[in-house]
Amino acid sequence: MKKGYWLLPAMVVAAPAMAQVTPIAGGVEVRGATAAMQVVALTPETLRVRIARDGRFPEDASWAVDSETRKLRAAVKPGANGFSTSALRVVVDPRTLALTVTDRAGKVIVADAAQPVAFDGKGFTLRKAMPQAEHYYGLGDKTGPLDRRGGSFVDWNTDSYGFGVATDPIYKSIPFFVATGGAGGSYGLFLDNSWRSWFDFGHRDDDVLAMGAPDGPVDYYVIAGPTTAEVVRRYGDLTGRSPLMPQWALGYQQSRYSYMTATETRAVADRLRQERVPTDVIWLDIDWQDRNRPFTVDTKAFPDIAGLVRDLGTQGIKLVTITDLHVARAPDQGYAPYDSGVAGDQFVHAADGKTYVAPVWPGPSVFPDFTRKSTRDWYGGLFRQQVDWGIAGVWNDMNEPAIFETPTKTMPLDTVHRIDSDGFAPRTATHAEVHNVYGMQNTRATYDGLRSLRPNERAFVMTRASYAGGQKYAVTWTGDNVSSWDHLKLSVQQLLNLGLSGFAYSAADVGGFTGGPSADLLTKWFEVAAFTPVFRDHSAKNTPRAEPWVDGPEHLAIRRRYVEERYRLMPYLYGLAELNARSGDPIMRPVFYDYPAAASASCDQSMAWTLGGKLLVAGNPRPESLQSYNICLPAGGWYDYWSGRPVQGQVQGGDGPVQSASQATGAARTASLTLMETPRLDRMPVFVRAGTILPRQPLVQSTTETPQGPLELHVYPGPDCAGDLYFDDGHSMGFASGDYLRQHVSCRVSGDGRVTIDFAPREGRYAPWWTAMTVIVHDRVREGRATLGGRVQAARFDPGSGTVAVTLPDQPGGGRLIVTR
Ligand code: NBV
Repeated sequence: MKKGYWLLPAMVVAAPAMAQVTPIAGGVEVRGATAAMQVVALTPETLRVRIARDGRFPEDASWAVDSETRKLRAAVKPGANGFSTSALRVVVDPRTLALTVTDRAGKVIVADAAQPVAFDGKGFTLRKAMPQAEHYYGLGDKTGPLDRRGGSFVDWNTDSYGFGVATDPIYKSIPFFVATGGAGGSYGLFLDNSWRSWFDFGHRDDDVLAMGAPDGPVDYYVIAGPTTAEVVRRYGDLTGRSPLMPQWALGYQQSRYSYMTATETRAVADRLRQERVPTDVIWLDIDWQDRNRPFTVDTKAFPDIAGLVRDLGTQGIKLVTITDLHVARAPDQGYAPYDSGVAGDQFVHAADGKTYVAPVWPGPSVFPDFTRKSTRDWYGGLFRQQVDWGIAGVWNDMNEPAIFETPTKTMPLDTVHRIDSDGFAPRTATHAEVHNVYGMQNTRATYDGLRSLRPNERAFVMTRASYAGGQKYAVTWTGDNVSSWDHLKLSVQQLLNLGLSGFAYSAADVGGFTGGPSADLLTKWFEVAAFTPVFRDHSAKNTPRAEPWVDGPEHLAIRRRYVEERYRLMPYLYGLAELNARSGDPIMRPVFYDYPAAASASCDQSMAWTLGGKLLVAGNPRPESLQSYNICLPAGGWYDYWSGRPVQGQVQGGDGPVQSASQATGAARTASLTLMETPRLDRMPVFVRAGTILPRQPLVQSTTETPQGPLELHVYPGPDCAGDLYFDDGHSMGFASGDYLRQHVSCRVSGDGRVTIDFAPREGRYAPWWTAMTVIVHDRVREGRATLGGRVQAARFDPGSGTVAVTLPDQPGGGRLIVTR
């Protein structure tokens, strides 16, 4: 057994003498002379493991998993030293506390390594075996490669201005990872500990996955798959899913630190409209406030916020404003957030019992005690005026929390918070315990405030810091990134890992926050961001401007084209958002999420991802390089999104190039394809899965504009051909009481090339904007004959794209369209 250098020899290994494994509800307990361990199954696939170093379990409370979920118990059958569920077998070695989880066939899902549990004072280390074939993802937006294998990471929310591609820790702490490639399939592990936890994926010992924390509960969840998708969905069941965001959150968003005046903001809006760059939101950064004081307005620069909101509204543009968590310490100045906060004793205390005061943007500031429900309720109410002005959403920045003029960049660890919610016994806690959940509780206060101030509207909050489960309250972005090609690539990996960590809505500052992008970099960044969940162009003060037009008409034309494409795809994107709210499936996914075999593809897929599994974006792994690169497309057939034509390429393991995805048979259709891509500045390769029905809409300048013309349904013939339509009003909570529309559409291809498209009857009562649909069938060679319920329809063949288009009346009650070849 290898020994560590410093702490390990001193550690006490938990090996309870004469321990026994006894059944308890939903699992087992192991109790020895000192330590005790409980393993219970919340569901057949999700286990909770708690270990008590001195035999006494800490309070059963959590910031991430609600009490109802923690109370769940699956049916279990006791077995030797463990138990089984309908999906798993669990065995605990009573001597070492080593835990082994296998599937019912005995394949190991996760097993402990030697010295599985060790204590060092209040700290602990857990060690799991790390099979050679396994790869690790998640942990939120940490830097480094997509795969965490070989890396080590610390969870400590940190303001990281201009972070590097390997800086750790940065803003968020999401102590959850997904392991893939092991014998028993994918599993997830969530260490529910808010302290400064850490993960080592074979960095210290290449066959040991170690994790721990300096204090706090040993409380973790093992989530079995076997697929990655099942793990991620179950993590959503455990910690909650993002609510359905307003549709405008998926539109193009223009930001800058800062648009300094209402006049400048209006000019930006006018220019966006004049240049016809579709846009939904403009963001106001801290300079909209009076002396950087949250919940105030600089009335010289922004004399009439309500008027600004109204005028931008007529242009279809919304306003999102920043509100940092700190409150200016401004006594006797009529500054209500401070006065009411003091009156209610809402601020965090220093170790000496006085209100903790420290410098941030407004100068000396005080900090709401967000771990108390009463403080969150008070804080949420402060947004009333912004809501009355019609501000669409709130941006919570600096909530690590960031503090100036201190090397730690945050509060002293002995700062005193009061905890009063989420099943915790009311008590005080040090900042060391609360730090990593502080930002999350800030967003919770904001989100709940907006929801109760505008109960029939969805609430949009964006945050920089968060913890596991924070996806319930806010979307996120990756903070102060850099204008570099490496950061463009890093952003894709950050957003993918965020998606696997529950944060389906995520953004990286397009163009980079610090430095200023070259024209080519900004253009490429637009092309990438157009296919990511949240698309926001943002840049720092004193950096070159980064609005889409800044590099002249040629660059603008490319950038505009990608923004436009995103708006055309809005029905698909919005459907993915709604799916995420129900299932937890990320919007943006690594290719292996839907196509597990892709994990072993020969191409560098570090810049490849899918939007909802059906659109595959194959970015250049060296994004600034003009050298050609290979694209691997998983088996099953693909179309080129831009030309609309089936992809032909080199078949891996097949017997020759595929002629047409829908015609290809046998080995050819089931084989994967490799394509050679020669990079071009104006091109982002995108592919559509054969067997997709992709909804698109006519171009609009914002999501508030009603598209003119029919809804488009692109049919890409292939196996399991289907698609779903989901619509609602895009902003209210009406969908929750039936005001939505859902329709399943499927298609079948017969041997003679005939395509049969079936519209299932519609669900929900929402009346859509369209009265007609244009069905565009791809991979066609002639007009053929189109019939709807037996009646002949006009069909238009376009030889350029190889498509046949048929416009039909809307099909709310269902219907069948047949297009012959
Ligand atoms: O509020 C100003 C900035 C903001 O633009 C940025 O996006 C945040 O990450 N903020 C940080 C404060 C300090 C920036 C140097």
